[in-house]
Amino acid sequence: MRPIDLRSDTVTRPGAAMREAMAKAEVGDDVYGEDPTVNRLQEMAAERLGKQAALLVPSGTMANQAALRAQTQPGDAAIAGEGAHVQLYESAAAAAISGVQFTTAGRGGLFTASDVESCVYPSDSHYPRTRIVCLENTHNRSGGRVFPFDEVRAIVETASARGLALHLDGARLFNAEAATGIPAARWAEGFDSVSFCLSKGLGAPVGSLVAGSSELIGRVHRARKMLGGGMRQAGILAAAGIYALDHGVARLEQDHRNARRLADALRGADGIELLAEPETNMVLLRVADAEAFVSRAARGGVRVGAMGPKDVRAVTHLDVTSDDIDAAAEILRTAA
Ligand code: TLP
Repeated sequence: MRPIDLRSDTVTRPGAAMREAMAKAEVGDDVYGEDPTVNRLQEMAAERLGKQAALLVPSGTMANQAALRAQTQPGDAAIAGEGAHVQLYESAAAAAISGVQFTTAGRGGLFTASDVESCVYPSDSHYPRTRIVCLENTHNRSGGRVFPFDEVRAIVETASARGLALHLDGARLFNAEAATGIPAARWAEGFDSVSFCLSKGLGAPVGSLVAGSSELIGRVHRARKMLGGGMRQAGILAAAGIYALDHGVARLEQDHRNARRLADALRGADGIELLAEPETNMVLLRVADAEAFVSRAARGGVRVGAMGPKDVRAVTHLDVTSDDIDAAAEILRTAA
């Protein structure tokens, strides 16, 4: 039997229609700015995020790091929530590439405007210069939680009043859109830079975009070059991205339904604690021994990921059906 892979929404494989769009893509050399399909995707992305311009980069990590590099100087401090991908899961790139250190706002990933206030260092030469606030929506490490919209507005207001730049790691911003009905462009308002990934719930094989003002995207472009992210006939990838934006966004609600279905089936199971009600496409579980649970589940045909000694993450996506979810729940119950 084919394993049911719930480790991440990054594991999806492009289907026949997406591959056909890729095969037919008109291409050019994007380092010369001459790939018409990349240019079209970038325009679409800028429009969906309500920004002047957008840039295709190979990964969500590069999107975050190029945005950070373009908006900071070595020695600056960046404010981010606990467990933010940009801080925790990018191999210390902010330190290595931009010379930036983080100040952690709040607990558990989400934070408030008053947390931001209390993270801003005094302007005294002893301290780092606080330069940017990074917000992640949806928040991965806390189980795909959606930032409360009003709190995002308050954070944007506070940060702007303090003269701080704002970066939105919107790797799964369209999940926030699907969960709330609030369009991505509204979520993105007031942020200088916004990233989102094509290669997660939207189902494309590769690619993320960074959007912002034309001036800022010019600087992100330079950072992308520095990081080796200039790609040539990238229209083949951009065609998958266009397909993903056209067809993937409306489908995300299905993933959210499947996450709730999985949570419902696991609620009350012996040896499994549901850490929170799923808000989007992730289910976080607490078990006695995460590694042992993950191995037993894998032997039973379900792949999930350990997120700590006792915590396990299951992510729903394009390649799992509601029948898969029912089968997975049975296997996870037995694995506990
Ligand atoms: N997240 C991956 C892992 O790296 C943990 C996953 O499986 O969830 N921002 C956020 C919020 C992310 O969740 C990720 C990937 C990224 C950025 C980086 O994207 P990629 O993997 O394209 O570099």
